[in-house]
Amino acid sequence: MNKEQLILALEKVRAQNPLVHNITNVVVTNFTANGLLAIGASPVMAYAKEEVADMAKISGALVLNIGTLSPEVIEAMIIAGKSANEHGVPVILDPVGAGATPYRTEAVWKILKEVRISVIRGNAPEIANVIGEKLAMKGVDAADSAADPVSLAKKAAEELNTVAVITGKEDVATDGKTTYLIQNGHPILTKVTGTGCLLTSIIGAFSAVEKDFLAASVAGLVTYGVAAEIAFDLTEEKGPGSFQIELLNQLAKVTGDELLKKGSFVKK
Ligand code: ATP
Ligand code: TZP
Ligand code: MG
Ligand code: MG
Repeated sequence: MNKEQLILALEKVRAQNPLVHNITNVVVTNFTANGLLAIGASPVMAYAKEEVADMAKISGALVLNIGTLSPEVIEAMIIAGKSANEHGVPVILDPVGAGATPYRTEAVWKILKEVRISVIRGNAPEIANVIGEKLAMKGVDAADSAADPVSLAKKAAEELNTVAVITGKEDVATDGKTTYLIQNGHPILTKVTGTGCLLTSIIGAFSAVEKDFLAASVAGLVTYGVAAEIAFDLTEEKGPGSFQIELLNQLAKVTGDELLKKGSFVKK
């Protein structure tokens, strides 16, 4: 993975306008749809068990986000996930709040038993709890950080047989063998709800056009982090409300040149 490939991945998202099917939470639905439009993808939210299999199979990626679960939503996720698996559509999982309650953790285990996923993206405690290690969550926010997010991500990638992405001050993306550290982003991202959820859906958009899911994840992480840095520079005087809107602007406007100049990732 180099910067030229990363820029090409962004160009492919913008040129191909992939359909991304999201089964997500009620907090972030509108923000996620607008963020996907901004990056150049085509969002759809569809939840009814009667239609999710049909929607998933015509999509470029399926994003499952457990932020506001119910038994009906879990059932729909499994139906959609199985259909995506049958039709070669990548499934991206955001285990929002895993570890905060047993219900959330067990829901993720149930989904993982039935559905093959291509990428899992969460903060360190969420990913730790998914693989049975206890790190503290405060609702949907990380209350604890992993001592070593790199080894945690590698362990998750190996045990779940997927690309694992752990975000925070630095992001880690790994398939268990090759590992990247991404140093873009800004702490203000933690002051706007749904920035993690939108990032997961954006990784979905990149996974729809780039079948190397580790490369797709790195491209999504760097693009998102650079857009956030520019958005912060433009709204520093104002605060998180203006930053949220400017992040959408910058997801639409960020250029290959800006990714070349500001993108910061290393192979570990
Ligand atoms: P949490 O709810 O714990 O904030 P999340 O699911 O919202 O988790 P984050 O880990 O906050 O997800 O990641 C969302 C984005 O914010 C990522 O692009 C990540 O790189 C960025 N980010 C998070 N914390 C920081 C930080 N301290 N400095 C820079 N970027 C950060
Ligand atoms: N409660 C349930 S889902 C959700 C909240 C506040 C949004 C979490 O978004 P993110 O991206 O993990 O910060
Ligand atoms: Mg957050
Ligand atoms: Mg989250």
